[in-house]
Formats: sequence, C-alpha cells, structure tokens
Amino acid sequence: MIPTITAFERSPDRGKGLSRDMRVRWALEEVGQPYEVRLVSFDAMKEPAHRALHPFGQIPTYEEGALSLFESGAIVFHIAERHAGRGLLPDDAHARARAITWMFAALSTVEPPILDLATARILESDKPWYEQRLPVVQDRVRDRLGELSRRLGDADWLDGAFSAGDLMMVAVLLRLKPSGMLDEYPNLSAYVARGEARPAYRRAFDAQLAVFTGKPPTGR
Ligand SMILES: N[C@@H](CCC(=O)N[C@@H](CS)C(=O)NCC(=O)O)C(=O)O
Repeated sequence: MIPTITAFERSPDRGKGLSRDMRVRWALEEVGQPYEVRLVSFDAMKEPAHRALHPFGQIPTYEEGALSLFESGAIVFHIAERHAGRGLLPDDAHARARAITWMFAALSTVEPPILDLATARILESDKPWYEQRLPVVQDRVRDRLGELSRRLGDADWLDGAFSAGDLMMVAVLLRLKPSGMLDEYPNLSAYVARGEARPAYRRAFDAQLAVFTGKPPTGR
C-alpha cells in the first residue's frame, strides 16, 4: 500500500526543506517506501475535509489504507516501526528505546526554543519589546545547543548508528540554519551536514524543492 502524505502547495520557506513534511519524506526515503503527496493550500488546510485528518488544520498528515495520522513525530515513528530492520530503529530493545527517547528530545526539548526564535523573528519583529526579548530567546536556544553539543562530542550520531532520533534531531536543528547560530557549535554543524549528505535526505529535499520550482527532481 502506497501511503499519501500532505505538504504545502506553496511552502512559505520557498523549498528550503524546513516544512515538516520534509522529515516524513526523509523517513520514507530512508526505509525505501514510495509515497504520494497531496498538496494543500492554506485555505484547504482549514477546511473540514483536511481537519478530519488533522484536527489542528496543519501539514503533514499520513494516510495508509484505513490508517490516518498527524504529527510529524508520530508519523516518523510509525514509518520506523512499520519498516523495522530498515535502519531507523535498532533491533536491540534498549538501543531502540534510546532512539525513541532522542525523537522525543528533539521534538519536546530542542524544538520549542528554536520555534520560539523563529516566531519572534517572523511575527514579533515590529513589537516595541522585540529587541529586548530577542537575546533572551537566543540564549534559550544556545543553552540547548550547548548541552546537545556536549553530549554529541565527536560522535557521528547521537547513540551509535544513525536512527530516527538523529533524523528528527537534524530536522529540528535545520530550522536554525538561517539564524547562523549552528555555526557557533562546529560539531552540531557537522552533525547536521552529515544528515543532509545522506542520499535519502537529498532525495526528500529534491522532491519538496520540485514542488516549489515546478521542475522535476534532478535524481541526485
Ligand atoms: N507538531 C506538529 C506541527 C505541525 C505544523 O506546525 N505544521 C506547519 C507546517 S511545518 C503548518 O501546517 N502550519 C500552518 C498552520 O499552522 O496553519 C508536527 O510536528 O507535525
């Protein structure tokens, strides 16, 4: 059964791969699962038909036969479990539990301050208190990056081999690229670059870029 995911008809990041369909595409590419994409407009996302799939009127969603899912973390986890042995979750029970822990850490500990920074930059830059608030928000991001950087050290991935935990962490960190803050942590920059260099990532990136440019992926 070929799953169908949803993505922005016109991504606000203009194909930079920062929308959350990217992490789902990447997971599907890692496990070698072909997929279809239904593009939705901002208006369509708020219509009852889409809200039946996603109560909050967002992307991505995932449909596979009678199963429909929302939340990028739940979707990536489902893909990793459904394709056990295809490299996203280790077979060893403890290693697997730790990989899942890193997925949660990416989404619930590292992503919130990064989102806060993006929100401040995009929606609050005209507020009189913006210049005072910005350094506070940046410092919260730096706190998390420093901690993550210390844990990663000189390892390639967070816990042995690449896993869904790394996929999610790299996807979350990528949102910082426009800020330049990742460059303050060379091991984290290199970690993100390693993720971006994976063939599955490149295929996913090209596919989402093709939606924006209207040109077919180059097939790198
Ligand atoms: N926690 C959700 C967040 C989903 C989300 O914020 N999606 C964005 C695109 S990356 C969206 O649909 N934004 C449009 C909107 O909220 O109206 C997830 O990880 O899937």
